[in-house]
Amino acid sequence: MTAPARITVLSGGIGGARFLVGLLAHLRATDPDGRGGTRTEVTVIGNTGDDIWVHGMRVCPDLDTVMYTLGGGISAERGWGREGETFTVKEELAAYGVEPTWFGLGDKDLATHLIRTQSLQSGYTLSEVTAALCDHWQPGVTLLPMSDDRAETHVVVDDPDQGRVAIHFQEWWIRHRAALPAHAFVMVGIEEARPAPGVLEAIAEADLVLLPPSNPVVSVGAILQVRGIAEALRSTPAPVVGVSPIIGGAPVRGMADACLTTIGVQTSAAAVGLHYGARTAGGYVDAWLVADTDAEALEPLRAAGIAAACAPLLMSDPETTAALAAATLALVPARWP
Ligand code: FO1
Repeated sequence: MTAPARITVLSGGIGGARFLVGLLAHLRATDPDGRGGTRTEVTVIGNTGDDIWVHGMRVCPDLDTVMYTLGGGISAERGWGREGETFTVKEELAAYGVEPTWFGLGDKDLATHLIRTQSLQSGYTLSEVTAALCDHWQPGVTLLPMSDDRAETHVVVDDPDQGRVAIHFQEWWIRHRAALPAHAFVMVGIEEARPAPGVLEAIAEADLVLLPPSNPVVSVGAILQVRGIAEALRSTPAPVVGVSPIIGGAPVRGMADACLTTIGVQTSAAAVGLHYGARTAGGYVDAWLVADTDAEALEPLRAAGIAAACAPLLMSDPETTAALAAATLALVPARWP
């Protein structure tokens, strides 16, 4: 089976970026372009619900994580920010007592935030800025923000002093490690937010759409809240295949379990697949890949009209991640000549 010509991936967080490493490695091995790349065109629709104004700069964590991870600049240890990073400016700001001291502002990362902020303030769109930054990083994919408009995930929590308040997702995620019970997630600005240029087309014209093991609530879930994107996913002629972010009842990394609890979804491979739902029943996926240890998920998924299979899901290195990508593509009914 030759590879699909165009793959679109809805990605957020570190899991999504790591999956993309394996996908590109697999495509370069099985569908090479003779120049070290692949003939398959991969478009990534990146979550921007995590974006935040910090110290006067616009930070786009999920876009930067894809850009750095695929561009070779990511901190392998953290999964976010830059390799070989220092935090001198962060320490100096803290010495001044300037908040947020909890945000990990890296000195190398600062260059990206400064360029993005100046460009936005000059009137460029987030899409234009992202394309310019990617021109430097050469991630090997087309990276599109889900929207050029502000649509930020905020978390409704009970503050001991202030009562029920909404805090930015980053504060909940970083400062509170998602340990503060979240009553709800609200996306500030989502009503006005429109899909960025090319986003709906990337879904409608894909040969395959992939949902990587990103957080189904605040990453993929956020992307699906942007006007028109959920409908585009439900109606694209391309098959939609997802990979469970939950293995053995726990998230592989991050705190997706806290997010799933908030929306009343059980933390299991089956529950997340069923949460997305079968496209034949008005949902978002045609197929769902679960870990070898979650074989009990296969029956309920299939009963719901979702093709399901087991595969090793741990992305411990590019080779195992490429094998995961191969298993994901193998779930797709052979549709290409
Ligand atoms: N994650 C942390 O756990 N601690 C941090 O201090 C932190 C800083 C940070 C700075 C820039 C950036 O692009 C990402 C950063 N992240 C940090 C990760 C980020 O909070 C999450 O990866 C995503 O927002 C969730 O997918």
